[in-house]
Amino acid sequence: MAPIPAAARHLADQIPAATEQLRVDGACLLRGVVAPADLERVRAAVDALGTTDLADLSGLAGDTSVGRFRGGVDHWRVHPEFLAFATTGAVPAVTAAVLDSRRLWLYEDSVLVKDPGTPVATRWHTDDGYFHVEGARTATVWLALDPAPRASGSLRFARGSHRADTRYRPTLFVTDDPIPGTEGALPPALDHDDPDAFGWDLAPGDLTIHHARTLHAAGGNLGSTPRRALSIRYCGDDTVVAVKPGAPGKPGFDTVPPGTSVADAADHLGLPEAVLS
Ligand SMILES: O=C(O)CCC(=O)C(=O)O
Repeated sequence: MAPIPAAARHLADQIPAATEQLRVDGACLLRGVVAPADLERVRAAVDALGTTDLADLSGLAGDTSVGRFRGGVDHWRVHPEFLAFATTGAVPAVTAAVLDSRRLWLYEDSVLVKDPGTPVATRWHTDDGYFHVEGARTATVWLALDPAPRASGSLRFARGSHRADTRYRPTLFVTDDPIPGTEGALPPALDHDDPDAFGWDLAPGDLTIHHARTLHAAGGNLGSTPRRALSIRYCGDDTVVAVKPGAPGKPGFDTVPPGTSVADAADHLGLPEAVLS
């Protein structure tokens, strides 16, 4: 077992059960990971993002409601506060512990805001289809910045789906249309009430971790407050480069032989390593 970094020791009693649930079910919950003052800094950074940072995903879904779903990716490349948050402190520390990974690299981050009243759902998908990497220790952290009960659009996961052999095509995220030129099966449109669909009501500072091959989705935000989330995608000790044809590109990945370990390629790819202390 990798040692628990000091920044995650206050979460030590939650780590064994979370590790086991991630292994068996494909997703797990950790409560109270981010302290209120740090959370406030992240919310301020999210609120400072402009229209060049966040795309109108509601528009992509053809929705005209007043409440919008907006999202962006790779904020860390432009805004140093996102880089610092994803690579230091409790979030990477607890993620490394749960993944049992001695090292961790930031693959990308993504701000996802659902205004109150947006009916736009995040469709069932796996992150694996979008990622130009793979490996059992490749995972996504979804941090709630606001109260995120299921009715406000916290994530739903398909139990055990990460253990199936099926590889899914990436879609447009808010529709089931696949990204042209990509490979794999179409993700199923599962019922959020299916007995094998699960998830949690999150408080600000709670987070979920899911395996890159776990099918997941989220409803619209039927609540009266925003649902701001920061999703951080990490590579661990066993992650290797695996470019997915047709998926949105990442700088440098097509210059690295498939199967190269991220540990060896991270400097070339410019992927920052988390400080696990
Ligand atoms: O926040 C959402 O609605 C979807 C997030 C998601 O699918 C992810 O971060 O992997």
